[in-house]
Amino acid sequence: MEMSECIHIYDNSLLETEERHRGTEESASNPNGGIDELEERIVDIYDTADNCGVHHCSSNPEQAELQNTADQWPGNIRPVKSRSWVVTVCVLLPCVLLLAGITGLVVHYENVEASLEERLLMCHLALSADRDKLQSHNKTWDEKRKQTLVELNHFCEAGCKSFNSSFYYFSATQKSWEDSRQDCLAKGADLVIINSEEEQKFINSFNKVSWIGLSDRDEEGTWRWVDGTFLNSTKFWQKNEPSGTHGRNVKEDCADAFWYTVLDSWNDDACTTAHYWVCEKLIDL
Ligand SMILES: [Ca+2]
Ligand SMILES: [Ca+2]
Ligand SMILES: [Ca+2]
Repeated sequence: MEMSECIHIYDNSLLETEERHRGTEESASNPNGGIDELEERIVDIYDTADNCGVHHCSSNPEQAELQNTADQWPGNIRPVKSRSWVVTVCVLLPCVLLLAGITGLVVHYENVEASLEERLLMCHLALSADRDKLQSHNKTWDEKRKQTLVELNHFCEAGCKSFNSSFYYFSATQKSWEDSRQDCLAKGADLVIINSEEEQKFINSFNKVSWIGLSDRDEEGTWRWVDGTFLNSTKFWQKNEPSGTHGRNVKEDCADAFWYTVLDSWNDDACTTAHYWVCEKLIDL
């Protein structure tokens, strides 16, 4: 409530009291009661005036409280500028922090992108190198396959049989062990090396006394295959073989499948003796 409204209320109350006082004097029916009522109204009017004077009259309690609080600042100086500065900081600080966060994220993702590009380039280079190696390997393998086919075609000119990963030539004539081996070498192969019982059975199925690629020509009693490996088993020797000599005191340094009707068919014989032979062409692809 404004001060003018308070003054208006004061005036109205005073006029109303004076009218009542005049009415009371005219009636003179209760002089003491009229004076008391006048005094009571005057006190109320002054109380109202005091309230409106000391405190700001307002119909809004929050506004009045704010005004009273503001009146309590020393020298009635209100902190308008300080409050504006706080509001400014409160508004700008989150914006600054948000901008700093966005800038950090941008820098971070730029670094991540650069790292990914570098790794992608390294992967591309590695894949290119692997591709070159694979192409080179394929070229080498293709050339080796073609060469093997050429060699196999040459080996099988006079006929051959395949068994597992090898091809075999069974001779139609008889020669010494050395001449038999030279024939195998000329075919791009060598005398057969028996690596398993299955292969032993396969050689026996030729049903002829035939040279195999085993001898002790370099050192008596030390049997080696034509590829230089040592015989590390006594399997497949016939009983009492290898005998080393026969009746005419001739050395027996070359092995053949003599008793081919049984599994243990091996015998040592004089290398100059003419026998059939078996060549083996190993295919390694
Ligand atoms: Ca073999
Ligand atoms: Ca011998
Ligand atoms: Ca013998």
